[in-house]
Amino acid sequence: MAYTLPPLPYPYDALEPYIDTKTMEVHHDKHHQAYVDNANAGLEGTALADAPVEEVLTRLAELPDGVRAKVKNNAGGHYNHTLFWETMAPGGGGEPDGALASAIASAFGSFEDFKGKVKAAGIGQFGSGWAWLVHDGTGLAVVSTPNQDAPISDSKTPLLGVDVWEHAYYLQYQNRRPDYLDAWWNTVSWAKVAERFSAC
Ligand code: MN3
Repeated sequence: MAYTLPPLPYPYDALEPYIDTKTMEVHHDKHHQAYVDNANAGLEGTALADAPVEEVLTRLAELPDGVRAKVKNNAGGHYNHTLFWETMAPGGGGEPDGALASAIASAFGSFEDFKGKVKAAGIGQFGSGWAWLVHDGTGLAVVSTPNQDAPISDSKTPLLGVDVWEHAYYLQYQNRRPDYLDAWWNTVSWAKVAERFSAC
């Protein structure tokens, strides 16, 4: 069953002033749609054509050589962006609480230290990619991935991910990726991140 583009879970202007409306329109309607279309094209006729995207991304090795990279990039793009939209919400920001807050403090020292690690991962990702908070099976970690590589392909559960491709910020922030990363915290739905954490 072919994938379809999930609707953005809030209006395009809902994350203003941190992410501008035009960026959200192009990012969701054009970029994410292209990942969906290209993932479908790559998977067509393969044994994983009917598999959920999470399953595809953990079974990439089973795909024919000729389509594996295309599926990795585009199914990864579909999965990562779906997670990204859901990680953000209007009225987001602030700090996590409860078990998630404790786990972050325990793993990184403090919430501020944690944010610094994510920012460093985002800035340090040369070219296009993502910075993540993941659960790696034993605890929390901050990692980055290039391109549309998804943490689940590496047996890590993503709890939070920030897109550092230029298409995610260039219209509003131009080359100032660090400023985008600072502003992005104001969009984070900690309730959603906590929900993913408690499912681990
Ligand atoms: Mn993107």
